[in-house]
Amino acid sequence: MKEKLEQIRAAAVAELSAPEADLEALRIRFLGKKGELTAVLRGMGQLTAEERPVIGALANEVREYIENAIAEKAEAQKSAALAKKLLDERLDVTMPGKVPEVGKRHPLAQVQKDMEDIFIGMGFSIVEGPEVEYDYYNFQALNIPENHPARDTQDTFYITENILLRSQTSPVQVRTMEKQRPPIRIISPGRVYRSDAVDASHSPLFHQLEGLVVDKGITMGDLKGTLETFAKTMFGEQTQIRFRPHHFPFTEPSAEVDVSCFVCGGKGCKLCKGEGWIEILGAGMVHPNVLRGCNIDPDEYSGFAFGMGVERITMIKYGIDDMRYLYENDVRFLDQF
Ligand code: 2U9
Repeated sequence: MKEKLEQIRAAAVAELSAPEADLEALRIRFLGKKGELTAVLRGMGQLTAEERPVIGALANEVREYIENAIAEKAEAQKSAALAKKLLDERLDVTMPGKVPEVGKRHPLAQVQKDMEDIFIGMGFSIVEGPEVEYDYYNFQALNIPENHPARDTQDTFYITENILLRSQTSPVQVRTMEKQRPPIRIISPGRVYRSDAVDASHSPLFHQLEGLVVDKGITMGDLKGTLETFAKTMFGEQTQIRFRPHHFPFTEPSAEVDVSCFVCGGKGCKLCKGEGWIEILGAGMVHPNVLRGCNIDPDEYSGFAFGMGVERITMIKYGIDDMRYLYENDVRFLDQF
């Protein structure tokens, strides 16, 4: 019987040495009511009075031994499971994180907003209007009657004989003057259309920002001061402006306006093509015919107007030499701004 007990102990040790040993099954097999140890104890009746306490003590010792061995094994299995879980779920906090890509405004939208902010700072309001316009608002009201040569340089896309895609944002100012009495101080940014083939400096769709001020006693001095403030804020405090006489049907007198080159300061460089000056916009005093057409008496009121291309200002500001980059939406290009 002694040997039998030692066999049971050895069998239990062997079974428990397997890492994945099923401890509950082993407990039932060795220590359970129908287990191997209980079977031995049941047979103790056949022992002599001397043998009984010896075997009883050994049986208890083997029981305790196996119980302890199972408990130890349970601890070992628990910590092995924890170690595996920690390894499986490990987090390397030193690993570089994923930086989420943050979008930004398109350079044209950014420059248009910068331009708007400058004029808002001078008290202008933003007004928008339709891109599909009547011939009247796009041409006739701006002193460009049928067959006027300016219709050639501003040729656009016609929906019908009288309805077209606006070639300038000026119709917005005309509509405003029809609705609102002076003082008027507005800018009109937006898309305009021309029947031009695409090249490095032309596109059938581009963006303009025009301005209009109408009040009593408005002079060309007000125009110069406004545009000088714009130029200095946009291109730097050292920037100077220059007016060159020009002709527009809707303004009289009219001028083209240059800024001193902010790259070379006027000495001549690649950006200003050796000129020292860069043309940025057109401007003038609102033609009396235009005021009259909107029921504003030119003897009582005067006004100035100006217009510029958002693409042109963007290209000058960032040294972009081909307008097509602005429409291709190549992220490698857009990311630079
Ligand atoms: C009203 C009266 C007058 C707007 C003006 C210009 C001069 C001008 C060009 C700049 C570059 C068009 O985008 S461009 O090709 N514009 O030179 N625009 S004065 O004059 C107006 C507008 C509205 C009622």
